Amino acid sequence: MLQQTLVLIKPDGLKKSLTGNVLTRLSETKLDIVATKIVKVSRELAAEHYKELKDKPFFEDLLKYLMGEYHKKKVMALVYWGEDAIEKVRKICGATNPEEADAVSIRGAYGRITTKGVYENVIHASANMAEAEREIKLWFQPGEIIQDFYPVKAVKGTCEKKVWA
Ligand code: IDP
Ligand code: MG
Repeated sequence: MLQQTLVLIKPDGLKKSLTGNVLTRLSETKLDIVATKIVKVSRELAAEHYKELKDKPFFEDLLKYLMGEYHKKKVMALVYWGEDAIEKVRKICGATNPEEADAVSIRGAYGRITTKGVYENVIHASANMAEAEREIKLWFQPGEIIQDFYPVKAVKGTCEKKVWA
């Protein structure tokens, strides 16, 4: 089944210069990259992204981790698209807990658990189609993706925006 999935290279991945390694591993899937950008993550974006985990004891640390407070204040966001994209990407990422992840998966090879108990696992990938839709719409605007997965509507632009001077 053709699917799209959101991938985030988290701040530990960027701080440790793992971007190239992670993208090389993901290229094994032969999926297409249809959107990408570097994002400085606000608290609001981090909290919305991880809203299902808001009652977990590690939630506050997780927000700080995604905002880059322990590493660099940036995340690389990508949308991958292709046959069974969700499962293929999740498999290469490995288990959530980097100590339990397969040693040759991205999280197994590059992740760690900090002494504070944060799972610094380098990468995020959507777990299912509903999550992918919610997350892609949260991180990207329609014009930033070169494929039309979801319906769009035109609105008259009245708000101010920055253009090149
Ligand atoms: P996933 O990233 O494999 O989908 P989720 O359960 O959705 O796993 O958790 C989101 C993120 O929260 C994980 O990637 C990890 O960074 C962090 N996390 C999950 N469970 C724990 C935990 O038990 N302790 C510390 N951090 C955790
Ligand atoms: Mg998850």
